[in-house]
Amino acid sequence: MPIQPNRQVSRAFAGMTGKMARSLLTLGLLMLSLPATAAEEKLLNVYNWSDYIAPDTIEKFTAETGIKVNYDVYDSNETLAAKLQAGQSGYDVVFPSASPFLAQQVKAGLYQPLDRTKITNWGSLDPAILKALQTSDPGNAHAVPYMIAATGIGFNIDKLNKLLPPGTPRDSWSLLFDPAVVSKLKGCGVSLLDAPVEVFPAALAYLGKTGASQSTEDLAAAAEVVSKIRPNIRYFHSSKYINDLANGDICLAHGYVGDLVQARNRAREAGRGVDIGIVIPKEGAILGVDVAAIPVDAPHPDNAHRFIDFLLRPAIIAAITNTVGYANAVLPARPLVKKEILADPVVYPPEAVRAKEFQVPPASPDFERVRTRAWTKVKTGH
Ligand code: N2P
Repeated sequence: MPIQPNRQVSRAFAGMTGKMARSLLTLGLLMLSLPATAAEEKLLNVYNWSDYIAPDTIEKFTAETGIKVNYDVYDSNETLAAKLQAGQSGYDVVFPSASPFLAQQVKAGLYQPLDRTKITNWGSLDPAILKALQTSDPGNAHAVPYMIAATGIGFNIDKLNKLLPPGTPRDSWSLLFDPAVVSKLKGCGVSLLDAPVEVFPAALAYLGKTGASQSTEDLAAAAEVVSKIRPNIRYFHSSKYINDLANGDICLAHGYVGDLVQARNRAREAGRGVDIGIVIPKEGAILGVDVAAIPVDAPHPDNAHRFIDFLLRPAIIAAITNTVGYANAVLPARPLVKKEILADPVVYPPEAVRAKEFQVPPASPDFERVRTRAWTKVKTGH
């Protein structure tokens, strides 16, 4: 039977008045005269945390897609937040922490919804993690989980053995926040993360209070704890401690556990006898879930989707986990993660530890103002 494609079309036109048909024709001609959506230039601007990718991830992506990547790094959520709030950052993919940062940024309309048809590996993501992320990103509309770790403490095992009285617990925030303990480590070097959203909740956990608390009295109590140990702190910084701990230049660091794992690895590779211990304190610690998201004004959103989908491939994300010591949320990547990393209780903590981990919720503007003031005061000492 011959196919007569035009018959239905002419039937559809048959019921129209001449005027309707003419407008339809004009519309068609107009659409034809518009340029087809130009393919994106082969460029992608990525803004990620430092020490947060495998050495060959970008190279592999460019080899496969021909998309050249400009790769910049930061070491604090506040730095990323400031860039996004200013707008026109030029970045296509960024990696905020889910809570409180992603939550605030989604509310402020700083991200574009993801086109799931372009994220073919979405189905591999751990449903439990996606569900938890919904508190920050309702419906998982804007973000894909990337790397996950607690914030804890790293230390130089030998130096602590030498300097602390026998029996001093290693699995507690008291290492950092008990003046009687941390003062003994002042000489060998102690660092704190340069992040109020990390330091005050840790101090609250030390006090046995709710780390996620947003009460100003609790904040004052936390600030007092930090002020008391302030004279023992060599510096506040959120990435320098990796090498310093590995080289023996400091002996105690408040840090992101994956970064501490990297410090431990670097110390081993250097072979100078520095041995790093890592703990997620027993009183409870922040669980950081960092995500990949596309800013609303990203110049290359298609390339951004391709990059995010690429990151979710089991072999790619497993190589990242194997390099940086952070857990990922891609279930089929598990068998590709090194055995010793999967079995490392600070990277994939047992249920009892996980049960005590918490996230810091978004704060009211008032609370944020008070927290910023308290932070400046503890850092500068006045
Ligand atoms: C990467 C640090 C990211 C930790 N080096 C924030 N959760």
